[in-house]
Amino acid sequence: MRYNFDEIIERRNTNAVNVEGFRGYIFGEYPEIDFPFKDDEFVRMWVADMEFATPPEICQAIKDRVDKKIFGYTMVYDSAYYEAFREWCQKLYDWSFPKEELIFSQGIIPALYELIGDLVGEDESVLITTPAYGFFQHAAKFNNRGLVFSPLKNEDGYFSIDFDNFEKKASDPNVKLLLWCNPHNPTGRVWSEEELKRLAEIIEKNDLWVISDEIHCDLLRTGKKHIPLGKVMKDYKKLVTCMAASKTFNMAGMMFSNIIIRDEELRKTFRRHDRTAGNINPLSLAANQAAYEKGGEWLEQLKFYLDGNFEFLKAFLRENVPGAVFKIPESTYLAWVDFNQCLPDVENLPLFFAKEAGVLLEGGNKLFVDNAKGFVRLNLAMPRSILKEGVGRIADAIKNYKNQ
Ligand code: LCS
Repeated sequence: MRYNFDEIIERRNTNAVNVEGFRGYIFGEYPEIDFPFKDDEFVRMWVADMEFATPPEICQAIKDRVDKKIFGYTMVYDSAYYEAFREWCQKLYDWSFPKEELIFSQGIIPALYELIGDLVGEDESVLITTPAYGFFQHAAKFNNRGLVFSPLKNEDGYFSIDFDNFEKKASDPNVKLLLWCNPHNPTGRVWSEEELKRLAEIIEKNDLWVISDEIHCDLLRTGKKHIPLGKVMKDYKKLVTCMAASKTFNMAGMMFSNIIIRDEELRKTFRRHDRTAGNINPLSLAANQAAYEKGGEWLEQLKFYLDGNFEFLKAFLRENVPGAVFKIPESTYLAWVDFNQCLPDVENLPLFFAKEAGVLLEGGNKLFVDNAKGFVRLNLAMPRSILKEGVGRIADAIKNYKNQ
């Protein structure tokens, strides 16, 4: 079957954060701000969900579950979901894990909020690399825990770990937990085996807990391979792996994610603190199982389409936005673009592009914690026709600014 990624889907009147929620998230400090565009005139390249339809196989599984007519309290008792997810991990990553390690959460973010509180003491800190997904910082702040940054190195738009700096930060006696992102949001790096082995040595040497957030791991450029940290650190007990079908198949609103906890004591604590008491949404369960059982072909076609969107962006920027620094990322549908040379004096890039281009995007240190000045993140998971309109407007806004 060929899936249609060019279809433009109406999202108004679905309470979509992507459509309705930008004022609060991107422009939180002044949500009442007026723009020279109506809300539905914006090209939306911000929050990490996609403009593509969730695969029909998943929609069908939800409908089939609806046909069973009762949606009472639901927990996972059989092993069908585990088998589907385990096989997916085995096939894609040559990695798996025992059933008892798998715990469900309504999201990876809620799990991070919980785990940081469980693992890090009141005077202790969490280590992250920067730039970082904003909720990594929010999760530490929510728990009133310290946060230590290790900035990634940037060589001409390609990011890597600054191991000297990282090792220094990891050996800070206050640091108890590394919150690791693989593949990395926002840079799209897929960490190599060599990098992960070196990282693993530092984690072990400092006896750190590590949460490896691998939510973006299915969304690779064609030919790239993801290596779960759990595969490199085969026997390390202080490791938690987070994965989900939510990003891969555009169903973050179903609120279902996999938290794989090796340490038995931590599993007990996590369960004891679980405010949902282990209940899950029956429609989400059906959707997620179908994703892992039936989503493989759709994902291959999605990857091909995204590869094309990234090639388009690269060529477009080269021709139309001199000074923009951009490398096609190894994963994710997010482009991390350096506009420092194009717009050196613009403090608030999301505000600039919303006002001057009618494009909603994220960028800078406010949204990506640190080491993000002058960068914007463009979400490319959309029909190419909308992408062309969006980047065309971005290029025009930069030209107009320079000609002022
Ligand atoms: N972890 C990472 C690294 C993410 O990028 C996201 C979503 C999540 C966790 C969220 O997990 P959930 O709670 O939905 O299971 N990233 C988003 C982003 O960059 N913008 O919007 C969402």
